[in-house]
Amino acid sequence: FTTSSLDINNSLPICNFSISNNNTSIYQVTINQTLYSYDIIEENHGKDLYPGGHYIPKECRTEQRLALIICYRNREQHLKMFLNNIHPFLQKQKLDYTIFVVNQHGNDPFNRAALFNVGYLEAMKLYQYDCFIFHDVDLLPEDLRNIYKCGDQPRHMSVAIDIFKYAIPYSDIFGGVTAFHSSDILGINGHPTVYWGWGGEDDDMYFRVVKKLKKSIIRYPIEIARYKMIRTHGHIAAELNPHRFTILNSKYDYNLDGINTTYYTLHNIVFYKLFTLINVTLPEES
Ligand code: BGN
Repeated sequence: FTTSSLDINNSLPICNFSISNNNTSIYQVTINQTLYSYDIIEENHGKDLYPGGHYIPKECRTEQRLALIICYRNREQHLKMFLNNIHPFLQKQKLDYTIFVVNQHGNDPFNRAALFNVGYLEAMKLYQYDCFIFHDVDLLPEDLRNIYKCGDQPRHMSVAIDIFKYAIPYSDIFGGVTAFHSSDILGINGHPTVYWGWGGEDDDMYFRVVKKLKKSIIRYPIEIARYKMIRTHGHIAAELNPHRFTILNSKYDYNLDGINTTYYTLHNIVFYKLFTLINVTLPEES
């Protein structure tokens, strides 16, 4: 991995991105019907990337290094659309970032939260990241004032999503995209690993923040934290997890499940131009 601009040149000014005018802050996402090839995305947005989808601003130095963790299985068109949109978005924000795609191999129910733990553990072996943003692959930010940085409270990023008519479905919702300073992740033992299939794992994270970390979550204003959800190209909805209510309400001890119980078989890590792929099998649902 490359040394960050922070280490190379301390005489550069600190990267500072701000837009006050909301006419210029609108980020036009492209959900393209013509299927992208990785070559075209690389040509358009990959010129300044280091291997593994790592970008460092040239003109300034950054105070944080961001690991953007994507949970993933079998949604290549979504991933291409995501990459095509997120790289220019983050580069405009002058961030030092790396995109990690954590792929769940096999046919067990999807375990979104466990994949996020894998992303955290494997990313931290490569570099001591300051900031983690856990991201669904089908959400595309629509406003540049939605800054992908971490503060001293966990942030719910995907506040207003087009499919929910840009309104917040319920006040404690913590799904979609979340941002954590690294120091907060170990404090809550990361994400739960016991949610197989759709739903509940994000609500569990909300409770971890409130009950274990004893912090409240924060959000950017609803007119800023706007996202489009990709709902094209043969999207297959994940199976619902029938146990999600039971687990969520069981008031189990967060020390007994999370980062410290995240088991996986690591098949390979591939440093592509546009992202770092972490390919794993999770143990079978228990
Ligand atoms: C909620 C889901 C979340 C999901 C949001 C938005 C559950 C647990 C029920 C106790 N929570 O209902 O996981 O992100 O909807 O779709 O299913």
